[in-house]
Amino acid sequence: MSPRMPAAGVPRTVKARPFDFAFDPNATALVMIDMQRDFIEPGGFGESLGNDVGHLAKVVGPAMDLLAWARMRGLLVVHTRECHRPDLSDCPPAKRLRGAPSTRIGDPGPMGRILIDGEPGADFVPGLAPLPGEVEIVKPGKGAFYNTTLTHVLTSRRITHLVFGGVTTEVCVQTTMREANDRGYDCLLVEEATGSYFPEFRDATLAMIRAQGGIVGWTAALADVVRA
Ligand code: C5J
Repeated sequence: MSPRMPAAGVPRTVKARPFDFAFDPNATALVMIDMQRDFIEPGGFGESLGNDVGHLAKVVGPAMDLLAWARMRGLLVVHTRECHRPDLSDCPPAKRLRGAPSTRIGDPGPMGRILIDGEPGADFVPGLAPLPGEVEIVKPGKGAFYNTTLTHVLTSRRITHLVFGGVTTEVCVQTTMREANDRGYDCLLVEEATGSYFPEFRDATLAMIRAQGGIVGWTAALADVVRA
């Protein structure tokens, strides 16, 4: 089934860049990327790579507002978590062994084993956990389509449009948006609801998404999304 199948519903329009983003709430999902303790709190994967996790704290409030909007509008809500099986069978050595992090994926840390499914660090930050009936995608890669059931989830619900929030903008959010764009989805990234350890990378990613007539998709301010 193509993601272009028509769905009935009242069309909405968000003031966005590079131009307005029109969507049908019945055919639209919110995809909230990797709002996990391991990326956002001290002692997790993000900090083990030498990042200042403080940059991501300011995303939590807007991400909660975006989630509340999606729930109120009745959008399908998809939450992703990047993490690996306890035996690391889904973690390529190239990912685990790269560089010189203070602790590697699978090593013990203050929030349990780093980036391992079932450990406290791999869980969602408070306030951003799925509600019953929402979709949770556990992904071993940066993109949420790689080695997951996301295509099936979206296709079976006739989703054609995706609204994105989450972290980090230039890694898992952008990778997933590019994967989705190639699969034919119209994608909107909500500006305040995404962040990076490198604010300049966030800004550059927003610019490159909407450049060239929206080559990857659209971006919009949270206030304009909520107004829709
Ligand atoms: C990273 C992510 N940055 N969720 N993961 O490794 O962006």
